[in-house]
Amino acid sequence: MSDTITLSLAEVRELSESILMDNGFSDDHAKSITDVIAACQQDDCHSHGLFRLLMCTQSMKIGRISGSAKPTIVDAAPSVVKADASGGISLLALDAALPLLIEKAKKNGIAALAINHCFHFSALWPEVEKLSAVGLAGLAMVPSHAWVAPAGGKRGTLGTNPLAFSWPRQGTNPFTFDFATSQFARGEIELYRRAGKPLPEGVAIDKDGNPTTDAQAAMDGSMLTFGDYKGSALSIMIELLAGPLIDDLTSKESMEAANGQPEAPYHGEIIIAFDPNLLSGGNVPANNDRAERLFADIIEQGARLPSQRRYQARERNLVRNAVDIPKTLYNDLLKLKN
Ligand code: NDP
Ligand code: PYC
Repeated sequence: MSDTITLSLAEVRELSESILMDNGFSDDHAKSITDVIAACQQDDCHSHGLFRLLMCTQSMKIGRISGSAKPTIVDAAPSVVKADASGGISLLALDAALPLLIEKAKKNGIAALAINHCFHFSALWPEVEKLSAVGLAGLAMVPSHAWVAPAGGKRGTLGTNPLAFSWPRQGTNPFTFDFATSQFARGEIELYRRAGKPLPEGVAIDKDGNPTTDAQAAMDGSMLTFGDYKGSALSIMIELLAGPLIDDLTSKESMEAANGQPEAPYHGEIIIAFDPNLLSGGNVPANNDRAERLFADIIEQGARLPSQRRYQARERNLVRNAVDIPKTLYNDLLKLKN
């Protein structure tokens, strides 16, 4: 018997929106959260698809998150937009602030959006792809909770701190990458734990600082950064740019604010948009050709571009108008409905 269940793409949306609204999210929050959850599920990004509804509803039960927060958007400077999520999930604030970020980037060549006071649970690629969809290059980063030991350290100080980038391409999907600066995203470790599978070596240490492949011991101990001191330095940069730079919390401060409760991290986010037209002096077509030569040289060697797996999954799932999720997850999700 199969241990997965098949849902149509419409059923994914319906399930997500109804669970969010049953658990205290207003319809506008439920819609903006569902946009991202459904996009992740459609692209087989399981760690940040429907699975993340468990984190959203759990956080709501703890009581600090606002399900009806109205974001406020401030035109702070010619190239700076500030969005205050007012204690809600980040995504509605992002949706509200994006048009002004795009306008400023196209006018000034570069613009930054700082989202403050948000609970954050989501993948970043849908955010940077909103910029590449309108011809801009985009970079986004966030801290999370202090689950990750710095290179050479033994206790959680850094977040899983994802970094995402998207570059627009003519007539094809953008060049996008989006990864945690830890070896594994926390969500991925949670999926290993739920499936009772051992982690690969080198992903985490237990609470005594010894290497472990046990997902629960990893969650009780510390995760490791990717690429040793290089990933560690990138992760510290993300702490700074999406924390003190924008007057918001680091991963350690976010964890302290949660006070031991299993809620989504609470902090800020920075998104930077670059306009190829202004930055290249209007020489976009020739420079796009040069970027395409770079991609072709990579692909011709048999290497793959990041997001290729995701785009292939999207194509497959759109054709069948369906996705597969574990039955155990589906049953846990049904328990969240009124
Ligand atoms: P993955 O390791 O699954 O993938 C990282 C990136 O590398 C993807 O763009 C992926 O493309 C690409 N990639 C993977 N394998 C190859 C390869 N062989 N050659 C070229 N490119 C490759 O991501 P993570 O597990 O680190 O992160 C998963 C998600 O978790 C991200 O979306 C991230 O935003 C989210 N996250 C969110 C956090 C938060 O606080 N909100 C915290 C941490 C993570 P492809 O998808 O096509 O495989
Ligand atoms: O998977 O590391 C993660 C994560 C943290 C917050 C949301 N996702």
